[in-house]
Amino acid sequence: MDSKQDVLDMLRDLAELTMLDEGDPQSFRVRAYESASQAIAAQATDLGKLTAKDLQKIDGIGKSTAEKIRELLDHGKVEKLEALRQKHPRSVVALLKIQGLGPKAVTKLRAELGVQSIDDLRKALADHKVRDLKGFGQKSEDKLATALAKLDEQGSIGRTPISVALPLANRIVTRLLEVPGVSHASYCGSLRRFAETIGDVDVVVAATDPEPVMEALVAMSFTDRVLVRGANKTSIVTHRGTQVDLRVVAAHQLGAARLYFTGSKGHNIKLRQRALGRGWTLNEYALSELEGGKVIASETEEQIYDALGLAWIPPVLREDQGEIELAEKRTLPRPMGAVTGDFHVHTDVSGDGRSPLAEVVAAAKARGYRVLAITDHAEGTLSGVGRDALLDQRAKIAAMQKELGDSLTLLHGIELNIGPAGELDYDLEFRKGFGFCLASVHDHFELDKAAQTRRVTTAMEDPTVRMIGHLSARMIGGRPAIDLDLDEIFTAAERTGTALEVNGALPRLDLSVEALRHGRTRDVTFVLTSDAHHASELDRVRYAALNAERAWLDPDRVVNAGAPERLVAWTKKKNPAVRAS
Ligand code: DGT
Ligand code: CA
Ligand code: CA
Ligand code: ZN
Repeated sequence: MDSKQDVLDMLRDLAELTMLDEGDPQSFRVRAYESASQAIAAQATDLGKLTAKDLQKIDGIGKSTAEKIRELLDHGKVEKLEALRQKHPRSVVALLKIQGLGPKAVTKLRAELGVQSIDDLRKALADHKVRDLKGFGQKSEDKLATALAKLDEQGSIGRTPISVALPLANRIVTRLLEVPGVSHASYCGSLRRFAETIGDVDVVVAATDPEPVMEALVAMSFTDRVLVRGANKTSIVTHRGTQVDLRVVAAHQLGAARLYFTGSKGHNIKLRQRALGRGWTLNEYALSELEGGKVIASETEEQIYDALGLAWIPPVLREDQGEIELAEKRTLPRPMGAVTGDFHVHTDVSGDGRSPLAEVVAAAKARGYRVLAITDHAEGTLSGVGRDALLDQRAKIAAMQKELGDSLTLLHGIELNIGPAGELDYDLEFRKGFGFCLASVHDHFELDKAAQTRRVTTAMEDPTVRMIGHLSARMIGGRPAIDLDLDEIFTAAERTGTALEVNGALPRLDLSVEALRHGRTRDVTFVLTSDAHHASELDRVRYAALNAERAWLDPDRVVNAGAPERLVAWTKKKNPAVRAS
């Protein structure tokens, strides 16, 4: 039982619902839940064994929160949370996702206009009812309409961000694998294809008996209600409103089932046409002969692709964009391969970092990295670090390097903040002291396209900036991307030799697949990064690699994928602008 994750889920829901209930994101209670959540996340011990008293001894956990954690661990649910859920349904919580809509405003819209969902809000805006509300006015009405239009444009309304869906799916798979008689469990659908938002989570299990598998899903703590209960199919909805579809199949059908439920629909249709051309049929049970029904392949995906004369196609490529033709010619885009270094990593020196330097370096070494840039926040952001602390860190890194030898090169880097006019932190001389500078946007999201583009290209012109971090500054399903002229950005990146980050933090995935597709033929260097704020998060480069693969990015354009020699050479190279100065 994954009790730690259950506790973290509970604390997050409590914080969110309490904020809505009290109409105040800064309320004492909300902050108490958030600090408890951080404390629990950092705990390595099994929570199940701790009493309420033990829990209270953990820094950041108060008496009332400790009791709620115990209540959850002992009874599987918490009364206070159930009451809050009754009072504030998911459709209301979803309103908080909209830019510029805080808990106070949501309460007001609910009380005065009966707005209980995004659809209700859409209607109220269309009927121009919002402008007459006290504290709103014409301006807020327009702003809300724009924010809503942006969410529509992203197609993220009613969908679950991958940052929520992936941990959920991993928990389900882990749990179902424990059920007796289960030989395989995995998630399929858009999540396996690594889409940034997920309509529903599709899970496929091979088992001798479907009943206990479906029962295990229904019994999980996040299950809110059951939508469908069939002989080998069950659908549930979680408390956060994410639907999960579970199918249980026989082991010999597993390949056909995984292929079918992974999709995409367009990819499946092309495969089926190909099968028909050979006098065969392909469905979720098997690839078989049209006449007589003799099974040709069904057990593994590889066997089915092979029978169809195709190389196995990685799920990230199954989007009906010509991948089947390439699989036939055996010329599919190459995978990223091993990641050899990381260039966006925080330590506990940053206000929002959680692991000490030594732990981060040990984790990078364990991953076999050749280069690691430590890049805490510059003073221009809330979590930023002053000069003295940075110089102190530089000395520590130099000492560590001596111990490490040359297997792993440490760079003392910094994540600069790009100001509204492209200005950067500290001064040029101080910035030149760093071994690696990346620069990213963390504020002023509302500037227009020309201004946003200019601020980023101005930062690129700076002789110390080697890479732009999370270019669009979006949060998937939350904050929209800033407006940018991508052509101009790529042109400036080519001219200045500034690399672009492929950020693997799941809430970001920035550059997006869309932007990467846009730029994949340009003469630009890309860098996979984890943007880790904890040593364990170095693993997120894996997501950056998947995103790059989904965009068909050529690994030769990615400096830290594949041969380490290229990475080491790039690390030593300065920006062309620096060479000129
Ligand atoms: P989502 O959930 O909207 O993010 O996207 P998917 O791709 O996960 O779609 P979903 O959950 O409706 O279905 C899962 C997979 O099942 C889908 O990728 C392909 C397959 N599938 C579902 N319905 C059909 C269908 O009508 N025809 C075909 N060929 N495949 C289907
Ligand atoms: Ca799905
Ligand atoms: Ca589905
Ligand atoms: Zn960062």
